[in-house]
Parts: sequence; C-alpha cells; structure tokens
Amino acid sequence: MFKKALLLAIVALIAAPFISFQASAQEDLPKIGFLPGVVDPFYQVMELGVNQAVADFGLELVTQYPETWGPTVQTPILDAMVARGDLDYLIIAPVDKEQMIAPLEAARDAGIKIITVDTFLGDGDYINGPVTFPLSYIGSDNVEGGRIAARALAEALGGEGKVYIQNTNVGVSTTEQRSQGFREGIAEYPGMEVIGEEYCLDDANIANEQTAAILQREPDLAGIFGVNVFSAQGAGTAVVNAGLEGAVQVIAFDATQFAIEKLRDGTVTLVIAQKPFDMGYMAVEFAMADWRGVTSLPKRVPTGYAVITAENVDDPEVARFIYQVP
Ligand code: T6T
Repeated sequence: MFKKALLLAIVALIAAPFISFQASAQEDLPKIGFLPGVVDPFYQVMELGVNQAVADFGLELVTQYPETWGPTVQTPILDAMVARGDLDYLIIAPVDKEQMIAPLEAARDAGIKIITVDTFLGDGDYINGPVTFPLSYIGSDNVEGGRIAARALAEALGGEGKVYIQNTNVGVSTTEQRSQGFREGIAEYPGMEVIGEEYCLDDANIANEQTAAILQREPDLAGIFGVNVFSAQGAGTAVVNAGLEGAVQVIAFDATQFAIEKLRDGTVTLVIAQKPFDMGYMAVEFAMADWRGVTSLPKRVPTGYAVITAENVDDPEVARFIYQVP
C-alpha cells in the first residue's frame, strides 16, 4: 500500500512540469504589433529584443517598418495595423510627439494597448500628462545623453571652441531632447559656443552636404554633435572628405559599425550607445505582465547608455552594446 502511494507520488512529481506546460500552452495569449520609427541599425537591434521576448513567451508578432521617417509614412502603417483587428498590444516609436497622438488615440479606442519605445508622445510624462494613455515609455534619458555628448566634446577641446549640432527632424522627442541637453552642457563652459543646428530629415546624404557647407563657412569650427545614426554618419563623412579627421571632433550618438570605425580612426571622439535590445525586450515583457494582470508597471523606464571611447571599445563589457545587425 505504502509502496503504491510512493510510486504514485513519484509519477505525479515527474509529470507535474509537463502538466503545467500544457496548461500554459492553452493559455489565451496576446498578439503584439511592433512599429519602429524607420529602417536603421538602432531599430533593427530593438527588433532583435522584441523577437527574443516574443519567442520566450510563445507569442504572435506583426512587425511593420516605415521606409522613411515621418508621420505621413508612419500613420497609414499604424492605421492598417489597427484595421487588422487582431492586435492586443502595440509597441511603437512614435515619429512625432504631437502628430502621432491622434492616430494612437484611435488605436487605443480600437482596444489596442500602447507602449512607446525610444520616442514618446506629449512630454513623455504619462502620469501627469498631457498624454497619459500609453502603458509605459521605455527608452533612453535623451537630455542626459545630450549633456554627456557636450561634456565629452568640451573636455576634448579643452573647454574652448565653436561647435555645431547636426540634427534630424523638428518634433522628434528624442533628438530634440538630445539637442536641449547638449546646449545645456555646452553652456557650462564659458569658452564654448553652439554656432548652428541643422536638420537633415534623417538622411545621411543631406547631413553630409549640410556639414560640408558649414565646414567651408566656418574654418574654425572645432566640434560637431551628430544626434543620431544618419546625422552622425553624414557629419563624419563630411569631416573625412574635407580631410579634417581629428581637427574637427565628432561626437556620434548611436553605436553603429560606421561610428565605431570612425572612432578607431580618430574622426569620432566618443560614441554614445543606447540599449535598443533592452527597450524591445522589456516592452514585450510589459505587454505580457499587463496581460496577466500586473497593475503597477512603471510609466517610465530609462534604459541607460554605454559610453564608448577609443580606450574602452575593445572591452567586451562595452563592445556588447555596439549595434550588431545580422
Ligand atoms: O537615435 C535613434 C533613435 O533613438 C531616435 O529616436 C531616432 O534615430 C535613431 O533611430 C537612429 O537613427
């Protein structure tokens, strides 16, 4: 009798994980949409994070990439994702902090829960408004990122010199905040001056042309802040084409292969790596937590940076944040 009971207990113990696996396999799971800002290495790494989490939870995912940056391109893609009628959560990097509010309110009204990654709506404060409907905003502290860039540039230049900001588009929450932080950081150095800021519309060729022109106009320009992948790429290329590597220091936001190459050859002084994989992975985790009834998810998650220099670029703990796109 005792032997039989023991045997049954052992069988129950062995079978338990399989029984509970079957139960969770039958669980009704949410379907996720992912809509990044544009095709670039930053969002491609974010997609790796989304894909990993979706695979870990066994979820279904619909990903759509806009070919170029802007609300006129992102809005119809968003509308089509809403019209499918099968998405429970949308992980989105809104490309304009004002113009994407109404289309995302429509998505919310259609029953889709919104998580913004990288960029935000309104002022990004989803507790006090003006926009509070997204579940959370997961992304870098971009004002701080701008300050890091300014201080590094000022230190590299000995606290003296004229600098220029190569930006992307007006109305983009992230790059606007980077510019703001950069200006605040430069203001800490009385010998430094921001002499201009231009917008390349997230096009590296335009960034290259604009930077080439300013290098001609301002022969004593000492430094450039490229606020994202394409503006930094265009700025770096213009500096190389003008033969000014090292003479004009470039700070590159976003750790692309190009930025790292230019760091190694001395054109770029500092590369600021964001953590897009974390943003993507956590956004899916948040969707899943909400789905399962968690009610106290933080409305804001800053994901942090890795600051990459010529000295630490080969340290594996730093190099792991360089954007690797398969
Ligand atoms: O810098 C990232 C992102 O953080 C920003 O919002 C837009 O530009 C990038 O995607 C890089 O191209």
